[in-house]
Amino acid sequence: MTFEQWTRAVLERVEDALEHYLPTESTEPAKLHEAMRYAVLGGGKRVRPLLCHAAGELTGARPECLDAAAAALEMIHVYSLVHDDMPCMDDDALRRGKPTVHVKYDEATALLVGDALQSQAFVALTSDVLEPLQQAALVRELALAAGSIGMCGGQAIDLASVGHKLTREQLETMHRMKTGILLRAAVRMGALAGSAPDAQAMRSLDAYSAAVGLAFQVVDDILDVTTDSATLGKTAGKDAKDGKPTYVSIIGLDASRALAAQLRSDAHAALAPFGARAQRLAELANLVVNRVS
Ligand code: GRG
Repeated sequence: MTFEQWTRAVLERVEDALEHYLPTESTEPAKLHEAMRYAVLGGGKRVRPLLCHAAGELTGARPECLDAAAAALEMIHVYSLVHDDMPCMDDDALRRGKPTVHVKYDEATALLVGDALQSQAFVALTSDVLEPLQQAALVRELALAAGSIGMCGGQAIDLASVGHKLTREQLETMHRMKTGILLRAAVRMGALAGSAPDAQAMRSLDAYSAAVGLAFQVVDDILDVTTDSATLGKTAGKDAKDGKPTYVSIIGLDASRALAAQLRSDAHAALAPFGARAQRLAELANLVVNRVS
């Protein structure tokens, strides 16, 4: 199977899984469920679900187990986007090429959509396709990644850094927490959904994730200044406008491009112990660095 065929097949599974794990539009309260589905379905690159499936293939995880984990990861990710776009945070009107949830509905609905997606993620993770011990392990991974020492903590640092000069190290810490830890959780959860990897394998996967997570952010910063809003599906040039420190503002565009390429090589090197079994993860590192939106 080519990478494109594999990606298409996984994306179809992910869409079906999200459809399955989200309440239907007619479930009361219908407006909340319609808004949750508006936020989640039919958009986004689904990077976290792809990483989860690729890591799970490495450890022989059953696809239906990966579907549950991938749906949970995407729901947490979408909750963070919905809240991040609200006026009290980033205040953005465009996401995935559509009006943001608080613009399309209202602020209270956007708040509830995020809250309810976070809960629904853990409903998906505790579905009985996963063994009880696996459920517990995956719940812990996702809860830690989403919480105050992960994504929420990174967001807090981000909000506090507006208008301040950050060193490259501080910028890296912020991104590692805000986006990197959830990407790492995607890889770890995929791997844990199969036959438990040993500590050495887990360290290799974490090294891969650290490189991919940082590359993801560096590329995000590059695209913010080189790509238009229509292609990105979100407001371009916003970081500079909001006075946010980025890789491009700290080290410049050319050095940022070189860094992204170096991180892709680091990601590939971390996968060496797995040989050909890690082909999909290696291809996903390429996808993250070469993406145009
Ligand atoms: C509100 C708790 C809370 C956290 C928000 C992830 C995040 C933290 C905010 C998103 C803001 C942002 C633009 C972050 C930079 C990188 C990033 C996560 C971009 C969006 O993720 P993609 O590119 O989006 O995977 P799609 O739409 O493709 O899923």
